[in-house]
Amino acid sequence: MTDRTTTIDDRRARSRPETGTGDAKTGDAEIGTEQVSYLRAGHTLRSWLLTTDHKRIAILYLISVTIFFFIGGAAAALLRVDLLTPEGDLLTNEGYNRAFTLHGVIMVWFFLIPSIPNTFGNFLIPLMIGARDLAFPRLNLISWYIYILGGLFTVVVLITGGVDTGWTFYTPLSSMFSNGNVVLAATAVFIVGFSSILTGLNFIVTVHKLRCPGMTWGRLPLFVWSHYATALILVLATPVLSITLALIAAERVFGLGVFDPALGGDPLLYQHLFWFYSHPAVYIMVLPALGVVSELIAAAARKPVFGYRFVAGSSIAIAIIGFLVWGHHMFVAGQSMYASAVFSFLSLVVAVPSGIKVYNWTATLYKGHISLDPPFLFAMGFIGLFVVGGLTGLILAMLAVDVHVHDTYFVVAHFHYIMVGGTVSAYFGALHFWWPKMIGRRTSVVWGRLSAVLIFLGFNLTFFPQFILGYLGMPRRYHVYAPEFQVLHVMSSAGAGILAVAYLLPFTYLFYSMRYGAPAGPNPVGATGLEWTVPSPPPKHNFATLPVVTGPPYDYEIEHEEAGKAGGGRKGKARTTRRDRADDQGRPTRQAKTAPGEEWQ
Ligand code: HEM
Ligand SMILES: [Cu+2]
Repeated sequence: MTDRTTTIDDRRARSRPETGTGDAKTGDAEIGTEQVSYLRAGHTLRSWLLTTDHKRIAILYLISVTIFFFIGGAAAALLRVDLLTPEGDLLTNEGYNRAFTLHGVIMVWFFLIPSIPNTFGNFLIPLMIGARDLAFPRLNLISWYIYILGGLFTVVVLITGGVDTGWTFYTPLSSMFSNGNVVLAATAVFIVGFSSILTGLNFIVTVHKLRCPGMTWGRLPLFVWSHYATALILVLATPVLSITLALIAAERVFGLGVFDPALGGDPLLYQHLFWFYSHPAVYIMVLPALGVVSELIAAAARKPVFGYRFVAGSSIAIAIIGFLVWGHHMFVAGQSMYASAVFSFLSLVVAVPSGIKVYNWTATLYKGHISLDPPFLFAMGFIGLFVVGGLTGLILAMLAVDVHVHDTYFVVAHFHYIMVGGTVSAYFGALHFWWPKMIGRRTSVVWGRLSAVLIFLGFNLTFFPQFILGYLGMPRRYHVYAPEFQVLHVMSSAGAGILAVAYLLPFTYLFYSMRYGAPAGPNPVGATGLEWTVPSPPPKHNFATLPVVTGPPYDYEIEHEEAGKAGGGRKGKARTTRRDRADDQGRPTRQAKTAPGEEWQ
């Protein structure tokens, strides 16, 4: 709602008759007709709980994952308060174990894995590829109910005393010695796995079958590419986890000898099976975030993404190579030295496609018309934190170093930098970027900027000290520690306090905007992409007539040229790119490929 946003909008309005955003044309049928938005198509609870509209299901997920984010966050708050003193005064030993287990289980399976795909993926994939819904709308709704069922099991675990094995459920603790609710917790994760599998299946079929005319694979938004790669992992890896957890339950209940050496089993087998899923699963958590950031960066720089094919291909490369590195979690677990050496090497290889993305984003920003809107600030926060997380991953992947820091706070800091600094920042970036599309209202830019900065600062204060703690030898999952670690722990807890406030903040002003925000209009951010060609909030069936795509994705040059002609542009400094100049010399432009009549823009 700032002046600047209005300026962009005005500029777009002026440039509209000649250009539009350059991607597609929607049919004439909807021009002038006021279609009912998906939010207004039915007001009863029933119309929400039995909906098969991907956009409504996305909202159901948005509400549910937010609830679990706060339950998981409450557990984290307990841990951080307890860690303020070296004696761990707040919780008992057992209570501490249960708190970090629930924190991990809830955050990983009930927040991080579904967060971006099931909310933004669900909402945006059909809109971005020009489809009316996902391929299997009912299956989509069933996935949400399965998620809720799994969630209810987790809540029962919570109420009946919890589990103490850690989110990794390592045997023989989980299968023989734990006196927590292992079977119930494993069942919860088993159930929620089916939600992942069905959603992944739905995305794969949708991207293959429902792309509108002209939406070739080479024109798919990078958000869709990354979700496609994620869906492959969801479908291929999740069943392995489900079977493994079922085996733990079978061993606990029936005394089946799979992991227990006394019964002829092998505890290391468990770790292989678990990490065969869980390393790819870390990419389930981060790939959708990478897709979000590609969109935010292109929109912020108002340029096509540099090296589109490489950014798209790197998502697929990550999905494939991610399956070959699981042994880096087992360097000190008794795995053969030769296997460890190979896993160490392959882990270094998997960093290459992630690096490609970061370099290409940087190149995209180079000479871009950058705006400091909240989504861009979140994207920048993401890149910084993701790089720290990724580079410390390389440190951990080096066999000799990992022997020193394995199972210390260094590892805790590493994965929080990626999963919280990375994925959660991207989630909030997506929330700010697509909120006007989802709700139809704008939200405060000032508050958005403030929370982006606070999240970044709070995050670093919370987790950077943990790298130092880990390097100095503070073991992971301990709550009674040597007094010399206290200062760093107190810093971390203080950071967590800031982070908690920063995470709560957006929920207040976003909620406020639902009622008081200015109407967004179809394309308040001036971005390209089919989702910005429909009204905000979109009508129930997205497109009255299916769009036809005629140009490449991220066709922002038109924007530059128009801005240049209008003498305006971001901060009044529109630049002309080399390509635009070429256009002036009369060569065919991308604009020429754009069909006229985008009335929604
Ligand atoms: C890209 C997203 C990534 C995520 C979400 C992620 C997440 C995680 C998680 C959750 C753990 C701890 C597992 C546990 O014991 O509970 C972990 C550990 C580890 N990560 Fe990452 N990671 C990522 C990237 C990387 C990269 C790029 C590398 C190396 C190339 C890497 C190497 C490692 C290693 C070697 C460990 C095991 C450390 C140990 O336990 O001693 N990670 N990561
Ligand atoms: Cu891993």
